[in-house]
Amino acid sequence: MTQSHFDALIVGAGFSGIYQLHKLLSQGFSVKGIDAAGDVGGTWYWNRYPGAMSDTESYLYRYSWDKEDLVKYHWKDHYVKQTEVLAYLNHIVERYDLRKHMQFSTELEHAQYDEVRNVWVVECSNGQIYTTRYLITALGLLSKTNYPRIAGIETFLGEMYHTGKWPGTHDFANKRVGIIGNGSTGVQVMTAIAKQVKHLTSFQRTPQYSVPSGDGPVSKEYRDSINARWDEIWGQVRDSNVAFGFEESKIPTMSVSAEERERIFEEAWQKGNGFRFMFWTFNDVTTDEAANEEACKFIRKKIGETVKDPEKARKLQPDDFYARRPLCDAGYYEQFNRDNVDIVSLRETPIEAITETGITLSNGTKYDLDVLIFATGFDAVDGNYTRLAIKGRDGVSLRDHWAENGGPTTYLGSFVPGFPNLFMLTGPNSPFTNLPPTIETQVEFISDLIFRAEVSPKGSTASARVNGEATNGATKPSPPGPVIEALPESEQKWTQECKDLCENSLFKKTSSWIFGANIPGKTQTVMFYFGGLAAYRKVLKEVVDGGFVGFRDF
Ligand code: FAD
Ligand code: NA7
Repeated sequence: MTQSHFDALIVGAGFSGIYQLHKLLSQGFSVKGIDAAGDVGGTWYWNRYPGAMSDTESYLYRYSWDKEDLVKYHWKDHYVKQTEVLAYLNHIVERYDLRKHMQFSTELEHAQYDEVRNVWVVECSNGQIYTTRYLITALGLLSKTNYPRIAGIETFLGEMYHTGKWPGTHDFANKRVGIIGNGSTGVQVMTAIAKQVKHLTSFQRTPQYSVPSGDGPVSKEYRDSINARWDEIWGQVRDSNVAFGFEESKIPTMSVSAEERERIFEEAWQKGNGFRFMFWTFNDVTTDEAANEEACKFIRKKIGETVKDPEKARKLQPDDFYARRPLCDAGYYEQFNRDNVDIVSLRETPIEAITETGITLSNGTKYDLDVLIFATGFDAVDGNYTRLAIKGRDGVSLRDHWAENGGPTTYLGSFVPGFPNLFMLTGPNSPFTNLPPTIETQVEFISDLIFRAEVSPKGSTASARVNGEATNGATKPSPPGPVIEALPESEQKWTQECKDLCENSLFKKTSSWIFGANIPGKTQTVMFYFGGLAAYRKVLKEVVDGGFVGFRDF
């Protein structure tokens, strides 16, 4: 009979779920990993659209904990492409023999905490029922796809794609392609397909600021220099704010002359990377309106210089703050110099309807299309939770708990009072960073917490368990076992801290998925911890050193 009870059930097999599975298995727990997808990879399983790649530099978009693998597993370009990230995650799964602990095409639909038995009862789409003491959700913060509500969307007879659920293959040669969405994803798709298609039309609602990525092959010397410095590199990353491998600037924009400002922006432009342009140049680009405008002016000038057709250039020029997730590209604006690439400003002429043959605008203009691509993003952060029935104490659902709180709330991005032994990886109000280092931080914290609760008496050093049995003489606690639960005041305090931290942020004044503004009807609220990774790690250390403060005693 297939085993259906585990110490821990991990839902999601992307960066987060894979490491969490490995970590708990290596501590001796019985663990199962499930995913709705057909295989491992998470984001990189689903987002197979042309041009899909990281905007974190390759050497930092990976796990830090396997030193041998860091040196041996090569990366060829400055950015990792979707197939490469997927291959890397598969490689880790094989290297640690994790696949036998995973089950795919298995979607968690319903989870209920049973207070008497102190277990979570999890029901899946394929009828499978699991019980588990610890339910660890690694559902992804950018994984519930968002389709726009546009009249007639279901009538289109051509090929339709969403970037976040891209099938294995496509052939756009000689086809008229329309794309809605010009965020990170839309920019990548357009840059990749412009030269392959007969005609490409970008239906753009809000113009974006994008800077060059600086992609290209890495030299052996570059790789060797990185390979010689891994400890230093990860140390710097963990000690930084956004964890992108550079020191964040400490200089205000207006503290230098106009010439010096131009020089610094130009240097960042030449080096490439969106986060570097936003956070390495000056320390107030995202907090001071005048500083922000300087960055905006620089990028607008570059767009004007790059795009030859003044009308296309005008439509591509953003006029709001430079305060969304910063984009970078491999020649996005250049594509608009091609005769087969056009842009429609939806702010000037909104879409009236999608029809059987294409798109009709409010002024009656019709665009006949063979292919329609939705690069319209995700119901981010909490979207993958609120769509599910996850019920804690007294049958209260997570959705209702968050609705009552006016948005998704947690303690430390992972814990919610009333939902004992439920731990979220990259849950609401987790750090806004390059994600693998934050994921590792959370996985390690959660694993320590579980280990402390299960094996190691308060204050003692955790030691290994093998096959579910303690090796240090401690016996497995008899049911109902440990109950790890955040205190309501911890959740309130953390939520308030996250709100306070972005009080002066221009991100908050700019409409994007980061605050939930991209989904009609969604409560707009703070969904990230903007204090940075170093500060977050310091908080976690204080929590541990204080004997896991903020949790009910267990
Ligand atoms: P995911 O990779 O999203 O995995 C979540 C998994 O959970 C999915 O496989 C999903 O099928 C599964 N799942 C969800 N709900 C259920 C359920 N109910 N039952 C079962 N399974 C479920 N981040 C960066 O830091 N740098 C980048 O350069 C970067 N580039 C990105 C590019 C794109 C196109 C996208 C979409 C995201 C990018 N991100 C980037 C963010 C990226 O999501 C994270 O870096 C990382 O991959 C997240 O890993 P994860 O395991 O937490 O979540
Ligand atoms: P984003 O950044 O949310 O971008 C979505 C794009 O889709 C954006 O240009 C939106 O315009 C556009 N959009 C969404 N709905 C509509 C409707 N109804 N009509 C027209 N245009 C629409 O998603 P991405 O996938 O690009 O990136 C998400 C993250 O994944 C990214 O930050 C990386 O971290 C990886 P808008 O700007 O809202 O006017």
